Amino acid sequence: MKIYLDGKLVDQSEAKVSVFDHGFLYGDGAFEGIRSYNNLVFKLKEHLDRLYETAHTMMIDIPLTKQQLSKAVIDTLKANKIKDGYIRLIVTRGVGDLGLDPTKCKGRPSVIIITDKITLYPKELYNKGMEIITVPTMRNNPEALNPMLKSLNYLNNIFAKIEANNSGVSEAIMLDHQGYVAECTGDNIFIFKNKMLSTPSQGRLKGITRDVVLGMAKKIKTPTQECLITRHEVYTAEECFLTGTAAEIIPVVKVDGRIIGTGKPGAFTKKIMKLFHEATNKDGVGY
Ligand code: PXG
Repeated sequence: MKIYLDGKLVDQSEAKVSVFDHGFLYGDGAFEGIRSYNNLVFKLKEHLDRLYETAHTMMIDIPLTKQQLSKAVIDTLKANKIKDGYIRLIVTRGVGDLGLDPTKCKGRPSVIIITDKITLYPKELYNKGMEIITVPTMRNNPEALNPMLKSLNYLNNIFAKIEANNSGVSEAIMLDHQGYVAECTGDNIFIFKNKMLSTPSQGRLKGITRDVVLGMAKKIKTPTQECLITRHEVYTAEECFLTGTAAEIIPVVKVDGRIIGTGKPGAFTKKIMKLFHEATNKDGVGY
């Protein structure tokens, strides 16, 4: 497997970063998880826009234009002959010293692109729906570390994932700093009730898959809202599902021991899943 590392495609065994890189020392960097389907990179522009926005707030100057980075992604996929894949884009602040101070990172930020085959949740979960729980670890307060940033600092979500693992479930709802439902450790959450599709308005990442789903719902004339959502509203929804680049769209049928709707993936969820798969197979940047 070839890895893109600061302008070069190198063998996996040679793709190494310095132990003084602030991405490694402090999680001081940004990333994106992107997918390609059928030789098409899905929503590449949207992922690049989000990466540059995260970097902008972190005051990391990505040493490539969006166009150059887009080409580097395509070149890496081609070099590895990946048709359906997962793309991990990483930007770190670069090499500094053993102190937090980012001004000590004198060199340029590192840009790394890893492409790989995809691992999914078991197919059965998509057919039957998954069980999730709410965990005690709340999502970061936006004024501490804004969940809108896709930074390399994922410890908040890793704690929640540990709590999910300890309870024997694959995903977990994290509440925001005010106790409202925010999102899951690596996915956004939606509920559907009385023909209305709702998703949290605050305390969560602005997921690309989330935005695709909101757009698809509008297209099929389903009203949508971004609002504050309580756990009670999740428990009493007719349908619930999660969205994310890795998970795609996955139905949720049980939350904190409460059965959601009929306990089976609902008709609206199935419709959105179908539309999503149609879109991923024909939309995207070709290579
Ligand atoms: N919330 C969080 C906290 C995420 O990290 C999403 C929502 C969904 O966003 P997108 O833009 O993907 O629809 C994410 C995405 C991984 C991995 O390797 C994680 C994500 C995406 C891809 C891979 O764990 N998180």
